[in-house]
Amino acid sequence: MSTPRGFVLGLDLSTQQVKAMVLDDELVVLTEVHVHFDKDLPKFSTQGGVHIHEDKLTVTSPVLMWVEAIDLALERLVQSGVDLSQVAVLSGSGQQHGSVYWRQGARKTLRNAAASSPLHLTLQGCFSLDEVPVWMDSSTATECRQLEQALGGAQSLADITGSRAYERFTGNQIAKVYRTWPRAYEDTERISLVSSFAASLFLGDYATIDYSDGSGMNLLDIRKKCWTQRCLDACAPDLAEKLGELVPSHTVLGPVSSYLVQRYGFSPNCQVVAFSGDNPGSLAGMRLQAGDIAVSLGTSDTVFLWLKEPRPALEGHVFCNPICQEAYMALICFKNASLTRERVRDRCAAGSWEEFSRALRATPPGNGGNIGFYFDTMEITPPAVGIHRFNTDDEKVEAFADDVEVRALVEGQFLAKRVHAEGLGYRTEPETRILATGGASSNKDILQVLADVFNVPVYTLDTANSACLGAAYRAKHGLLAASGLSFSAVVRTAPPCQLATWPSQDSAKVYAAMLERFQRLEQTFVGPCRP
Ligand code: XUL
Repeated sequence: MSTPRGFVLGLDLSTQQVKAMVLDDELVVLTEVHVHFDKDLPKFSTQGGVHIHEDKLTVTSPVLMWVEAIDLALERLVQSGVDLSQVAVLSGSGQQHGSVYWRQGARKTLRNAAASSPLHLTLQGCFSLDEVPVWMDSSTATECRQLEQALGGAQSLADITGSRAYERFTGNQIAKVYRTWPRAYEDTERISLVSSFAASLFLGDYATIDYSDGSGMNLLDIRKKCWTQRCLDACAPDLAEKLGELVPSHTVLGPVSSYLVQRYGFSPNCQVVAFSGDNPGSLAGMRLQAGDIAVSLGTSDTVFLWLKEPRPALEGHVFCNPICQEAYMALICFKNASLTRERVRDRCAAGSWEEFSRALRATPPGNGGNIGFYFDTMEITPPAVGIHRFNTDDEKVEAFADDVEVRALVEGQFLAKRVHAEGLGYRTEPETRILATGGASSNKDILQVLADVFNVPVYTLDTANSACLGAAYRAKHGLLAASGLSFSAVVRTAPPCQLATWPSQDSAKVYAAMLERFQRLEQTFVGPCRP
């Protein structure tokens, strides 16, 4: 089989920066550049890449800042000495849920963009909103309620679109734009996600939304892979037309624009593969496989699941899988994560991770029947707050001994991940691996508890760049998918993850019994879900 060869370009348009990486044909990183919105483009006066409005709920970014940042990233790639004419294919990841509103006539301007002038000048009059909503926006509670009502309730909406209504999800954002600025909405010929918007800049034409990022809109039927007319109608008029078609995430959209060829020396044969969301991008960057689960342990903890069958619930999100068309992925966020681990470390382990680890080693799996739930702030999964400790007779207690407290926290956090992952359809399979990432994944004793609670081996990998790498991997997959190659076959040359630990003997039995108790105890203090 002849394989198209050449460099691969991956881009990540995140909240705070644009990152671009060029990889060689074996998927080894050759060069990496960043453009930080606040630092490199101070004229837009963003903080963390966004503007937080007076109501504290509305959060936007200037769309022209993104255009300028992408140009700057490409300039920096050229300055780094990389020969962009060698790039055979490119793709990207974008922060999920944000939306861009192209004004009537913008397509023509985009198609005809001349290389003599930077794109942000050419596109100046092309957007019906200069400031666009991003994923941090939570100003659409009214629209969420309306959408859930129109679809017959939160679970019915989740059954179709993979998630109940969330403020940041794009359908609700579009509904707010229509309600607040009907003229601007009417004057819009195309609505892009951040991902398909960035792809449009590379393509020199409107890029289609891919199934995976499209799943973060509360509009797409994740099984049928098409827009749900009832959802579109509940959000705004003529929406199908403004959103355009949907495509599988590995779709080759076409060659790069003549703007890119002339301004940066790209080959006219360089292909653009559909861009997707940053979380789908990370799943690709981590090279998750069927049965795997990825656990990112950071400021917030995030769990990614590879699902064969979608089982949407009132918590978490189910998206179409970006690297396997028949599969799905789930995303679950836990807000009380490393800050809570640090608080308990400071109080019960003299502020030392070594002491924290010693406490874990000094206490047995199952913690002698003691179970704790630690929510310093209102948790997302489950919606609950406060510290809840139970002894072996399921009686509420006020305190644990220091070592018991440390284990109760770590076990509680991992039991919650397993319980809520199972709620979304996760089942341990013989080949299941946990891929652990984030700050706390460097602590072997924490990882041992993770392996024991799930009863599967834990691997680690460096994923600071997972969304960007994932974009590059997906790009190459897009180029080769037509010849029948699977994603995992395409990325086999990329650096592998490292085995960190195996589950210890007998822990499976201990935690199987504990899971059932954990779930029951959680129900005793969880408040009702959002109205
Ligand atoms: C996912 C979400 C965030 C953004 C961050 O639902 O809102 O993870 O994608 O860029």
